[in-house]
Amino acid sequence: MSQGSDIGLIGLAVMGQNLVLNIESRGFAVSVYNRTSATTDEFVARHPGKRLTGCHALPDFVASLARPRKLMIMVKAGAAVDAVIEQLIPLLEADDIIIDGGNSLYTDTERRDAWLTPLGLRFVGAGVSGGEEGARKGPAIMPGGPASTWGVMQPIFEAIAARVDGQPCVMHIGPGGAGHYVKMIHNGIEYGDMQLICEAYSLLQAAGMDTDDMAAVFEQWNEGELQSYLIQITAKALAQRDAETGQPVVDLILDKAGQKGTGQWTQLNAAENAVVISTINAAVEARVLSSQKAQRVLASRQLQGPPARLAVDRATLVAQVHDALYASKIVSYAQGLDLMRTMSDKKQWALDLGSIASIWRGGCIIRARFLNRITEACQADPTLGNLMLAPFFQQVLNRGQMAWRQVVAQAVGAGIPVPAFSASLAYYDSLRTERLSANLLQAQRDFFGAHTYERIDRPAGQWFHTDWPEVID
Ligand code: NBP
Repeated sequence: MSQGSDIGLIGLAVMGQNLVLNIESRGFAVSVYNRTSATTDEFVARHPGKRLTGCHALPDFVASLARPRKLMIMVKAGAAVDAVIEQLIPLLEADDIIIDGGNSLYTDTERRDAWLTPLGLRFVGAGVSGGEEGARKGPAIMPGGPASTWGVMQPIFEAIAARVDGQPCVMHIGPGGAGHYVKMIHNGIEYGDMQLICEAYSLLQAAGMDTDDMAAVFEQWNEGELQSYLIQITAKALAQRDAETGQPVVDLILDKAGQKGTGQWTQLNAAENAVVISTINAAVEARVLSSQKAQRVLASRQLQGPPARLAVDRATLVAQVHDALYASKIVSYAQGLDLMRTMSDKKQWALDLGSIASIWRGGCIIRARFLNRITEACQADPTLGNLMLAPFFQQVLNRGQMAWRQVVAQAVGAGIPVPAFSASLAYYDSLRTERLSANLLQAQRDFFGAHTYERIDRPAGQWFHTDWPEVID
């Protein structure tokens, strides 16, 4: 008698269908269910000869699975996940595992974990990155949840994940919502990377380079330290011509950026935990401002600035922008790691940051050569406070910082917005400034609110107040 399918998947939209095909191609039998049954029937019919069991009802779907049952939910994040879980609960038995592979907010994952654990069920919030293609050919997978689920899920996850240097891009991230949390940070970092690339593009464009020139620059950068999926697709996007007009496609695309919210989730989490992620913040805000097109069009006619042109030697600019992009990227990752470390301590997740960087090397959107360097830095010094202080990154930053300044200065001089480059540089300069201007800030706080201050000539922890002069308005 058949033991049943190795795993079941609920939600046959883009991600679900591609994940099922990936799982099945690795030798696993998969049961599938979709709320709209016609989708299930069409999907199964389109893939004859594969070990797929299409189900129209959840009881049949659950009955078709081998024990302990493994059920992966790939439906729209939010209320749909709760709706599916509610329907599953009466059908499941102790130790069955529900895996939410969607882009759920990690606090929702923690709530669901607290809901399901007392019922004897095991819940895994698994971040899956790589979009449609990743789901089909090998995503990066970031599963959280109880450690007992890892042994059960490992064979399937490792078989379907992307591989780099023979290593699967998946690991048990940590308990509770840790998996979805790390996926959220991945997406925040992705926002930063994308914005930095767009700022580089705007500077090259201001120097008079056309899309073909720029495609060549990004292709060349993709051969070096900046090698990454996002640089690679940028080169290809810039080179793409519109079939109808023959013009570069990017020149025809409206400059209003969309977003689905994971960048804002990262911002909120950083704010709640008092961690600076200024590069990611700049990236999210740049998308928001871009979406206010009508207001920008109005302002472009009323607020003055210099012509947004850079009359500079192009080869020099390309080299400087390269260094500015690399340095800013290091800052962005340093900030993302700082946030993960803070949350790991707070939640006692014991996140292994070096290994997380390592599983991001393949399958996901931020995959890049330089992640190896982060892994090496974290392994060399597990107590490393800030990634920028690791010897390798120190050397890159020290080498590139003058070019970075020149890029930001030229952009400011020409009125070209570079919010992520400049926010990253300000973070770099703030971090390396031994005495900031916060002494004056403390004086102001003590002046209007008697908030007291510490003195440089007294031991730390002693608090002082000055009787400031009265202000007469
Ligand atoms: P969508 O996010 O578009 O969701 C569509 C699926 O959800 C369909 O199967 C739909 O069933 C099902 N669904 C909905 Br909507 N409400 C439901 C409910 N109340 N009960 C049961 N099923 C319900 O699919 P997707 O783009 O494949 O993404 C799936 C997840 O993966 C999301 O969390 C997404 O954020 C995440 N993700 C997506 C990508 C990507 O590139 N698309 C990348 C990484 C992660 P129906 O057919 O009956 O309407």
